[in-house]
Parts: sequence; C-alpha cells; structure tokens
Amino acid sequence: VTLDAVELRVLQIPLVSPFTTSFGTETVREVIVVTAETPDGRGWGEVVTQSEPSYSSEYTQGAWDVLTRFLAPTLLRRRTLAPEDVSGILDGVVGHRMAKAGLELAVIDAALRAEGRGFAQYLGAENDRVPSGVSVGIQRDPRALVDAVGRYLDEGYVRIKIKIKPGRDVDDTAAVRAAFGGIPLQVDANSAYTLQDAELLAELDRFDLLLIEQPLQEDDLVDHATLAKRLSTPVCLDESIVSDKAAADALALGSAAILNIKAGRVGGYLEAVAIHDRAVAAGIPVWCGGMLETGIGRAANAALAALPGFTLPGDISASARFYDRDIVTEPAVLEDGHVRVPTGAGLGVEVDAAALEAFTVRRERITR
Ligand code: OSB
Ligand code: MG
Repeated sequence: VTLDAVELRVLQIPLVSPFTTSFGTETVREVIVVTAETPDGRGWGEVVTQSEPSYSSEYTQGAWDVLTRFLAPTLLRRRTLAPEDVSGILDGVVGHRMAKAGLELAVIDAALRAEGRGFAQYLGAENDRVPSGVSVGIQRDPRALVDAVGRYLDEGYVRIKIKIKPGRDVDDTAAVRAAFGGIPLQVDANSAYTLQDAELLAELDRFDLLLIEQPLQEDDLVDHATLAKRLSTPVCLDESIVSDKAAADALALGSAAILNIKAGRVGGYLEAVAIHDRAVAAGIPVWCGGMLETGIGRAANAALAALPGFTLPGDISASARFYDRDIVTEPAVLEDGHVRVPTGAGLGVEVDAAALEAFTVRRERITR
C-alpha cells in the first residue's frame, strides 16, 4: 500500500460496569484508534494500552508520544510498503509493542480491504466462529462474584475466568466451584504473587482449574518454571510472553504449559501467528487473550482465535460484556456461546463514524 497519512485518536469509552483486577479498577476504556490512509481507502487498527502502566509498561499517553513522534513518521517515510514490512521498518524503536501492533493492524486492514481479502483468511484461520470465554473482575465479595458469574453463564459463555489477588483467591475460587459444579474455570493473577506464595497457590489445585494465568512477575520465567513443578494446575503465561522469542524461552525453560496470546502485547498479529505456530509445533495449547477491545480489535481477535492451534476458549466476549455502545456498526454478539469470525474485506467490520467521533478526546493526523 501507499501510506498517505496516519490519523490517531484517543477514545474514552464508558464501561458497562467497573472492571477490577489485581492491579486496579477501570471504569472507562481509554484506547487509541489508528487510521491508515491510502489512495485506495482506509484501514483501522487499535492500540490496546491502558491509561496507566500497571498491566504493562506501556500506557496510552506513552504510546501516543512514540506513535506521533517516532513510529508513524518512520512508516510514512516509506512510499509504499507491504503489511509484512511494517515490523522490520519499526525495528529501530525498542519495545512499544502495543503501539507498533495497532499501527501494523491499520496497514494490514488497508491492504486487505483494497484487495477484497479477509483478515481471518490472511492469518490462516480455519474456523468460522470461536468459543467465547469471559473474564470476570474481582467483585465486592465471593457472593457478588457468584452472582456475576451466574449471569454470564446464563448468557451462554462457555468458559469462566476469574481475576484473583492475595486475599481474594482460594475463597473466591471455592465459591464459584461450589455454586456451578464442573464448569470450565480458570484464574488470572496478573502477576500478584511471588514464589513465596507457592504453598497458597497449590491450594487452588483442588479446584480442577483449566489453568492459572500469570501468577508471578513478567520477567520471572525461571520462578514460573519452579512454581509449575509445585502445582498440578497448568501454568499459563500472559504478561511474560512479550514476543515469539520470549515464548521460545518460556517453553524451553518449562515456565508455561499453555500460552495466552495477545497481539498487542507481542507487537502485532503476525508475531502472534508466529507464536501460535511455535506452540503448535511444541504441542502447547494456546488461547486468545483480550484487552477490552473495541469492535476493531475484537474482530481481529476473533480472526486470530480461529487458527487451528487456539484449542482453548479465548477472552473474546460479546461487545456488550464491556460496552453499551461500540465504535463498529455490527458489534460482536454471543450466539450459542460463540462469536462469529467476520468474513468481509479486511477486518470485516465497519467503523461507526458517529460513535467514533462521540468518544474521541484527542486527535492528530500525521502526513508524509
Ligand atoms: O490479564 O487478561 C488480562 C484486561 C486488561 C488487561 C489484562 C487482562 C484483561 C482481561 C480482560 O482479562 C480480557 C477481555 O478483554 O475480555
Ligand atoms: Mg491475563
């Protein structure tokens, strides 16, 4: 494609209910939407940073700075480029993977829309719908958690993930297990523990969980390997898997038996496919994580999760799990516990211009 301009917007979209994890509570999703402008039309991407650097070192204002001053200008200096060239062109900037991923997605979308080709097919997807799991935040108490989980099960979600943190782990998990029997259940600690907590975490073994996600810090690959030997619950890594190289290291060390793949965290959907391929070759199951995406990123995640190695349900819920109003004209819905993989050109969703405008709080257009 020929890239004429990149438009960046910060959006603030209200959440239907507060979302609490071990690292904090969000009531508004602050996200960057990227538009790649080409002579043949536009492409859309989403930068999944959050407003504070608590899940990742990346955060929205930091991403805005690196995108406007470095990444977008570097990309625009190339007259024409293919989607596969983007990561190499941006290689001179260290890190900032979520920012790079959003920019790359906008270029891919523009290129595919011009060709009339769908993103799922481009990535190598094989399924036309994906099973839908839901990530349930920490609630006031275990009873409120059971109420929340019950509502999601009624809606048809096929897998429940609950957030845990010290003091809100064993009792919360026990309450959900006791209330709903043998549902597919997993927990996510978002790095809230240390290896000292191994004995406590082993108490979760009795709940027959699908996995425990990211119990320790991002750079604790060796400690995760040590912990994995002490638990019967499979250890899954999220925060630690920042690249295909990190995935290779984690698998070599035995730090994880399962991987959560998030395109933003690893620098883009093409890097995500590389991790998928590596995991398939190693016999490691993967699933698609989420970052409270808008309809843009949610469509892209559904396509990624339709690759054959994604054998566990992902955090790809209906748009309505987070938003009353999305920024695409046909937000993802839950049908029989699944979300449909869009098939139209590019991401296969259309941006709702009025909604986009309504949520925009900052905007900048960068030209060649
Ligand atoms: O750890 O998976 C996580 C949301 C923001 C940051 C980190 C995580 C999450 C979620 C929500 O669990 C997943 C979703 O988008 O449904
Ligand atoms: Mg996680």
